Amino acid sequence: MAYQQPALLYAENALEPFISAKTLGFHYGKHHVAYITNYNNLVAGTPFDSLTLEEVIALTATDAQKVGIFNNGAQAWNHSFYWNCLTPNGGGNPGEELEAKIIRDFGGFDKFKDELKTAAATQFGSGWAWLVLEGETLKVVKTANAQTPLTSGQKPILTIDVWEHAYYLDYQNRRPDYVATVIDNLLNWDFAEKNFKKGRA
Ligand code: MN3
Repeated sequence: MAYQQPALLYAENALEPFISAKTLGFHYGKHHVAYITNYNNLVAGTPFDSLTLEEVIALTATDAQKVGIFNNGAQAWNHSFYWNCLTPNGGGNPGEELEAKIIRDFGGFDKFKDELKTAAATQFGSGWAWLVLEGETLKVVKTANAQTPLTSGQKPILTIDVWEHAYYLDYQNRRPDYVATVIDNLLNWDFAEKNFKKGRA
């Protein structure tokens, strides 16, 4: 089944001034679309065509012959997840239950934010910084290129795209400024809370 790009839940200019309509137009409208188009072309007419995107990601993650399918499929998934991690008037604090768990697992909400910033800043080259649930524990992890915590048995709660295309038009080389701005102004804690509750179920 061809994977269809989910609709953005906000207008392309809704994240301004923090992420410009120009960045979102290229990122959602060109980069993400290209991953999905490549993925659909690669799986068309193969046995993967009848599987869900998540199933194909799991099956191709360790298969060197299928690296093109994995890279494009995982990037399709990661981006669809990332759009939901952002929201106009986001940032602030999580809901009570998730915030209590963050404080328990990281030693404080500010400590969690620092860990996420550090992971995002120190991911060498392209990749992603994540809040994940691993077993019963919340963790911050980073992944390179198209890699996704889905293949490590971790449940994604939130992510920040740190590929240059996510911020270069707005922040140039200042990745830490982009990350701090997203954390403070755009993170969608309602979405995170849903992922947390689903992950614990
Ligand atoms: Mn991207």
